[in-house]
This record gives sequence, C-alpha cells and structure tokens, in this order.
Amino acid sequence: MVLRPMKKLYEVLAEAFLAEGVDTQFALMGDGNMHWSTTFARLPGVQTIHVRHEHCAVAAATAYNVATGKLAVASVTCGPGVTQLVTALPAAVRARLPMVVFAGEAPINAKFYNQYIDQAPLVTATGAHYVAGHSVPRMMDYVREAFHIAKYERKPVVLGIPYDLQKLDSTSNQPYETSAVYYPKVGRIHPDPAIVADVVERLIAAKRPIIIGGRGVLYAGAKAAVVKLADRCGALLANTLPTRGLFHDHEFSVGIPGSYFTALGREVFETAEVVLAIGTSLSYYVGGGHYFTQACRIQVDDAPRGLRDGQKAADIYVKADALVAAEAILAGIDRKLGPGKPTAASIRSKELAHRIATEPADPTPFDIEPGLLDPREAMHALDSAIPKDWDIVGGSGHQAAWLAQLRGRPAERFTTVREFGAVGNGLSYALGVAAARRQGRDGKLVLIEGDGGLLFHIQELETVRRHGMRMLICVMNDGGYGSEFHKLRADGIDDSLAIFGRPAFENIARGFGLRGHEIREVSIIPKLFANFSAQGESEIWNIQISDKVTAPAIRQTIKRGHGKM
Ligand SMILES: Cc1ncc(C[n+]2csc(CCOP(=O)(O)OP(=O)(O)O)c2C)c(N)n1
Repeated sequence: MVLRPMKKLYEVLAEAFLAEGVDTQFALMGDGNMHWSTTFARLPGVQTIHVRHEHCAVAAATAYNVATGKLAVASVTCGPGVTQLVTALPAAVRARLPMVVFAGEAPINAKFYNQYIDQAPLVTATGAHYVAGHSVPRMMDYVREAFHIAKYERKPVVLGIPYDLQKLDSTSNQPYETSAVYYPKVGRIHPDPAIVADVVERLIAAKRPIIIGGRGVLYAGAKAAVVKLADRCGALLANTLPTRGLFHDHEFSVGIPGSYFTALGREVFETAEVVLAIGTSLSYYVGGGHYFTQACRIQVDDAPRGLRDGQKAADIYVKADALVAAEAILAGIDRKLGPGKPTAASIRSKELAHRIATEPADPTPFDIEPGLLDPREAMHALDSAIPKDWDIVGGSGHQAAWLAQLRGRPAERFTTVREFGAVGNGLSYALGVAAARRQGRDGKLVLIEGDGGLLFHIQELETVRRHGMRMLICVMNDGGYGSEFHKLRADGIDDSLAIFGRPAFENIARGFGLRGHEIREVSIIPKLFANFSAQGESEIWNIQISDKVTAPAIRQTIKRGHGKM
C-alpha cells in the first residue's frame, strides 16, 4: 500500500483561502509567506500579482475590492513585511473594505529571530483586526474567523501564522468549513415607521430638497429606487466622492457636495431646506455639519452615528437599508398625497438643468504661464477623449479636485480610496483595478494622479510592465506638492521647499519599458489617445499644468484658516 504524504499546513491553508472564494492575491514574498503564497498561486483560477512594496499589495487589494465587490487578499512576510502596512491598512479600515492579509509571523519555536516584532499591536493600532494562528489543531478556525470578521464587520484582518508552524504536517482530515456557513442571514434592516412618517412630511413640504447618495446605495442596489424617490419629490441628486458618477445620467445631478462642490452645487446646497443623505456616513468632508447647516438634514444609514468626525451628522436619523428606506419613503409620499400628486418642490427647472449641463465646475479665472496648461482645461480634454465606459482610477493631492468633476461616467467605473488622506496610492489602486479586470491586454483603464503621488511608489511601473497590464497614467504635473505650496503661499511663507521641478515622466516610463509623452497642448490629446488605444502597452502622459490654479476646496480652507477643510 502506498501512503500519500501528509499535506503541509501551508497547503491546506492555501486550499482554505480558495474555498473562501478568493481568486486574487497581491503578494510580496519572504520567509514568512512564500510557501503559502506560491502554493496558493498554483491553485485553479487564482491570479497572483507580485508587487514591489508591501504597502502596494494592501492598497491594490483595497481597490480590487472596490472594483469587484469581492474580498481581496494581500500576502506579506513577517516583521518588515508587516511594518510596511501601517499606512495602507487605515485606508481600508476607514472605507470599511473587507480584506484578509496572509502574513507570516516569526518562527514561534526559534530562540532568536531578527525579524521578530510584536505584530498584533501594530496592526490593531491601524484599526484592522489581528488573528494570531498559534495552535496547529485550530489552524482552520483561524482562517474562518479571519474571513468572517473581514466580511461581517467589513474591515481588514491580518492573519499572522508563524512560518515554522506553516511547514508542519497538517493533522486535519476534515474538509474546511467556510465562513459563509456562519454568516448570519439577517435580511435588510427596515426603518421605524414613525420616523419615516416624519421624513415624508418634510419632503412633501420642501421646496428645495436634495438627496445625496453614498456607497450604501450601491451596496444595496438602491440606485433606481433613490432616483424614483428624487423624481417623486422633485429633489436634486448628489453623491459622495467614493460614488462619484452615481447619478451621472440624471439631468438634476449636481455632483459631489462638500469639499468638491462645483460652484453651482455650492449655490443649490446653500439654499436647500431638506437634505436627505442615503447610504453615506456623512463624513466631515461631505459634512452637513459645516456646509448646509440651514437645511434639515436627514440621514438614512444602517449604522448612523450622530457624532461623526466631530460634528453632528444630521437632524433626523433613519436606521435602515438604503433600498428599503427609499421605497418606504416613496410609498409614504404616495399614501399621503395620493399617487402622482406633486409635493411642494420647485427647485427643478429647465433653466437649472441647462446650468447643470453647461456651467463649468469652477469658473474662476487664473493667469496661466505660456507652455503650461490650466488643469481644468486638461481634465476636460481627457474627459472628452476617454470613452465613458473606461475605468478611471483617482489618485490624491490637490489635483484630485479636478478629476472629481469628470462627467458622464458611472460610479462603477470610478475607483478611489481616500478615507485616510494618504497620498501615493493611485498606481497601487490602478494595479488593483487592472487585476479586477483580469489584466486584459485591451485594458480600458486610466489613472489620474499627481506627480508627487506617483513618485511615492514609482517602482510599481515594473509590476505593470511585468504583468503586461495596459493602462494610461495621466500625471497632472504641477512641479511639486500642490496641496502644500498653495497653502504655504496663502500664509505668505516661502513655498520653494514644496517645489521639486518637473520630472520627465515620459523618460521614466521608457526606463521601465513603457511608453511616454509630454503634453503641453490639449489639442494633441485626441490623437495621442487614439494611438494609445490602438496598441497594448501602458503609457505615461506627463501633463504639464500650471501651479497657479488653486482648487476651490483649498481656496475655502485658506478663507477659513487652516486646520479645517
Ligand atoms: C503619505 C502622505 N504623506 C504626505 C502627505 C501630505 N501631502 C498631501 S498632498 C501632498 C502633495 C502630493 O503631491 P502631488 O501628488 O503632486 O499632488 P498635487 O497636490 O501637487 O496636486 C502631500 C505631500 C499625505 N497626505 N500623505
């Protein structure tokens, strides 16, 4: 009789991840994870993206989740592999994105190991959860627990397993029972009818109502219901930054409230009487707490918090699923008024629809130096050239204000995770979205990022090249850290230390084996875009923009004094 050799623990651990439905890992190998990661990579249907910095593995995994709705996995080695994660994890925590990070731990039976560090407190300090897998018989329980917490509590979980244990023989002869078996099926949360009745009264009486949609609308599949409700009560529509484009196809959609207000958006929000926010936690930057304080603010959320980012989020709270709540409020209006009978709303007009369709987001004039572009003009040219069904990935910094104003692009094709305010993630997010679209050589993917932000993790251009991903990287190059030099200037402080010059990104691209162009004229964008589309390589456009154009949010900050945005 031939005895089959026992499986190693890292093998059954890899199989458990597959059983959990994971199809993609973003990895950087080391002693602590390489056995697991290489084994997982060979399992059927698994896609592995080897990145060049652990931070980028986690950042890419967050974007993969946003782009697919599927739990993403990152894998890093112990010690220095884990310490690299402390900037990437908080973003996923605050955006409430589920993720499991398979991390090694230093060998538990070694007397000395130079990469040892107490990983749990590092990870929990970021707000992520840590599961330490230290018992061999309980190993599968740890995996299940990690996935359960990640999915149920919507947060990243780091699973740390000492790598000497990973290499032991597995003693389990039971099939792995997935976390899905334990996921409580609680159904959708229904609102309190008395509170719904109050909301109905206010919407019926409101002349100038606005409805803001957030990610909860996308998660609940409530877009159509929210639009129906807005149409019924004559409200304008708006959306948060993570759902940029949610109502792009509606003639009364006024874009993003708060920091990224258009001039017209600010005007209508300043005179709104009722603002109904559905499926958004109403963060400081969307903030009714300091932007539309004259309005009665109503929040529909499955977990309203009241005190949010140091301010009162709303005046009335409806604790409910976005779809159920939108339908209940709509039904309430119909019951109260009778079907078809209009509410008091008068904010919608032909003239307003025309203004929404035609007015620039920010009409403020600036003197532009010859040879440089107004970033608003450059963004408009990109928006015109890039087909509307392409994925857009947003970086951060001052330049992100312009990409917030793209038009006619659905939320499902826009990815950014900005909740921790860290710059330098755009390229990693683009890796995540490229993987989400299975790296198709026909990739229809554009990253728009600042020069400083791209340079944070420029090494990932090698990942792009090695994996044969195709993306167009548009660098809004203002020659420095725009967020900083605009604020320093406003305070009358020498800005020269925030100005680094204008790196030749087109040459940097070529150094990595990619294509590159410098752009100083918007008129060449359509032709360049056609050339890019006709071939399979990634390309960087070094778009030389003026450093004189200050974004509206920064102008507001300057007006109010720093510290608040
Ligand atoms: C990790 C991290 N380091 C530093 C900062 C501070 N910071 C905010 S914006 C910014 C400038 C980014 O430059 P760039 O990507 O060129 O965009 P710009 O502001 O010039 O448009 C910096 C350094 C930050 N937010 N996150």
